[in-house]
Amino acid sequence: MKAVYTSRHRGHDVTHETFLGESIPANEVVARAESIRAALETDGGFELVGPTDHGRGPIEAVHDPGLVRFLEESWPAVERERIPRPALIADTYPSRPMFEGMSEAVLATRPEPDAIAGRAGWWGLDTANPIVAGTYDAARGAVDVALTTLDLVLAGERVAYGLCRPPGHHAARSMAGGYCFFNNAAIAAEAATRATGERVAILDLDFHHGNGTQQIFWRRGDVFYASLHGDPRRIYPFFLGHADETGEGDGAGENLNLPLPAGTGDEAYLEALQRPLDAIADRPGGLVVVSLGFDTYRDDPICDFALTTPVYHEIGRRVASLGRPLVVLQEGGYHLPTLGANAVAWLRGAAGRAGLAEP
Ligand code: SP5
Ligand code: ZN
Repeated sequence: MKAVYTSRHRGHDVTHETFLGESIPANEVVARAESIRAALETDGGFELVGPTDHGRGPIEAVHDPGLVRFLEESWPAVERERIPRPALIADTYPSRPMFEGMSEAVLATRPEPDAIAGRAGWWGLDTANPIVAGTYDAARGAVDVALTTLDLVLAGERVAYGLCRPPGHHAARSMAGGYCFFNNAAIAAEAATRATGERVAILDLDFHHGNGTQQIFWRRGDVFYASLHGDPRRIYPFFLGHADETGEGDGAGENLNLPLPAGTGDEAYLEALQRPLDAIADRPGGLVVVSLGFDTYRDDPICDFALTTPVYHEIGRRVASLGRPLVVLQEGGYHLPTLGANAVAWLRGAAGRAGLAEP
């Protein structure tokens, strides 16, 4: 199987994030992608290839150009404004009730602030999303990885894997957040609809709800989004991911959320997975973009499911048994010691190769 990787992700070298107001060691770190890359190389069944440059066009097909501009300008602005911090993390966000009672017309003319601290809040969701000197280039690299993975599948590969870092599924049209800057999966899905003229499905298997992907395709009838995730009543991103969010307009019925309880294990997960698989099989059309997270693993430090390594092989096998071309893109997963083994297990399953005995 071809696997797309770039060392550009290393520029997003964050050491800390904010958790409930305190600085803690970052979870979304360089070592994540490097441990997956090492495991793919050791396995021997993967051909690592670099991405090709796809420019800003496909990004601005799903994201507000203002978000791209903010991310591009943010670190130079931090330096110019002499912000005395190793990373840019906002502390003030445009919370909905601040604008209560104002008309859409007035709202639409509220200006983006000039100060970079204000801009970070304007374009951000949360304080766990530090921006450093290399963040913009790394995020651009992750998009190129996703689009190159799509290119491979469009050229005839049955399945290809993009080792995207930073991840993407929390990033909405006009918002970064949740360790995500550009929505790699959404950008690939949009490019796929344009390249093929066919419907596309996105299957989000990260532990968290992909609020950004849902938002981007909320009114779209040609992109089906399905997600299994920790129930937002207890889990980040807290405000979206409920089962009654099913899409609107042309997108009515094209969004499927399956919030799951704490402690969800292998059997319950496989059972829940059947619904989105059936929903995808029922819909005409072509390729499937998989937002793949391993934060569903039992020892993940920030999540509460209980999946084991062997079940990732079975999940990969079942997703591949849809018989659709698969563009598999990395999202989250924070238990470094098992990330590589879990990725190899999933991808071997998707490739129709045997699983490995548990280490
Ligand atoms: C792509 C992805 O998986 N993003 C996840 C973003 C999660 N952001 C909230 C993190 C909350 C961390 N809680 C730390 C608990 C430590 N016990
Ligand atoms: Zn996640």
